[in-house]
Amino acid sequence: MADTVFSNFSTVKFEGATSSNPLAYQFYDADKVVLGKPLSEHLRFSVAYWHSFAMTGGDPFGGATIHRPWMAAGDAIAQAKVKADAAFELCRVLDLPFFAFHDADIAPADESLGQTLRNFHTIVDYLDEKMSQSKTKLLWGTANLFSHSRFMAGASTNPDPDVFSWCAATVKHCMDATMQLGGSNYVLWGGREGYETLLNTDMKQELEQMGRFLSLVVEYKHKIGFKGQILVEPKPKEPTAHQYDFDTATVFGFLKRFGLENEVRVNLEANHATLAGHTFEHEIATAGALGILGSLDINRGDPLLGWDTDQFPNDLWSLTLSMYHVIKAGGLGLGGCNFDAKVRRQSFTPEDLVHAHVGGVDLCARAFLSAANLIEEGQYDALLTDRYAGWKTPEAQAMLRGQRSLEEIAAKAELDEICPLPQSGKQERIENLLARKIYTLPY
Ligand code: XUL
Ligand code: CO
Repeated sequence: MADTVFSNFSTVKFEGATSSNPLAYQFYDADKVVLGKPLSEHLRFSVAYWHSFAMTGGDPFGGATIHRPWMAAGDAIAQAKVKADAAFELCRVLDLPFFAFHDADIAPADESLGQTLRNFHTIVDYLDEKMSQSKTKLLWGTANLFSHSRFMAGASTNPDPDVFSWCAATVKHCMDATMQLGGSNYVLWGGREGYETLLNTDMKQELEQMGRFLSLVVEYKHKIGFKGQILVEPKPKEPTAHQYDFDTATVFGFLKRFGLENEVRVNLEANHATLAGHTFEHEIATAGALGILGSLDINRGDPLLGWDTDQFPNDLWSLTLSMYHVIKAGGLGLGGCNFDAKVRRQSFTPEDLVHAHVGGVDLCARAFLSAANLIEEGQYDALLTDRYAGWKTPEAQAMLRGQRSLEEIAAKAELDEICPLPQSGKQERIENLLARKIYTLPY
């Protein structure tokens, strides 16, 4: 294989918490067995093609600052191949098992649907070949149904049925490619599925279109025998002012309405959670409670900027609680931790990309180890169990299971002359317990 910008980097190794090597893992010991399996199988890290290989550092006020060699390597197909070589090299350097992509990240688009699809399959075949020569696997595939101007009024929710059909064709081919490459999941983030102004929007019509589209995707998954998960990625706003997939709870209601709650799960992103006025752990706990946790997009926002800055994570507190709720939900299964995160526009060197991922991987690993330790040690769970212990009594269980009517509950409450006493929520005690666990090294 030709040299890439990452060829000179040796593979990042685990060196332990005392290592001062900036390009070593302090906490991500991939083979370390925790809660019955290796850390690598719990976390299933993935490199995002779009942020690491397609993003050029532009922001609303300035253009490209990041110029990778593959952006000027011959014609568009040649460029896509050099980019793929670099992508597989970065996965080799980081020693991470997965990658994720949109159709538009890997192959050049064309104004014609047919040529766009031909380009796409050419590069999918190239990725297939590369995957057969490396350890790198596909966490998920997806379609970019938001960048091109044809999607400006929506993708599946567009007033023009031809745009719906364009999206159907694109998603069909992206699902075929995801299956061809052995992907674990297929993701749908509805970047343009929402509206900017209600003045020109028939919301009832648009929601019906979106429900039909997702039903078609699920039907097709079964038709081709794709064994991966179908995931919807919630986000409350940006690019549209009102995104239909606002948050986990909204997505669940939508799935119920179209009878898809046992077919589709969520891909949760930290920066999307905070844009929705939630924490990442809130979204994960909600998905866990509803039985629809699928996968994670790891990143963070900047509260001082307030938009989807997609930075690499640095909040150990939130990430540890997030991992706690992942474990409580039964783990990520076919999902994983995908770095939907980008380096800042001044960080234009290939080395910056390596540092960014090393930090993100280590923070997630550390958070997971602390969360696992918290669970194994049991004090925190004991406090929670104790708080709800009253519900374990036969009478309370009968109430919860629907074996008591409102009148029966009322009659018994009056007869017993119940008088519930205030109980401490123990918030500070719990915060101290967690602080000790989170900010002490997880050996
Ligand atoms: C956008 C976002 C997307 C999805 C995939 O905010 O998160 O990159 O993850 O389309
Ligand atoms: Co995302």
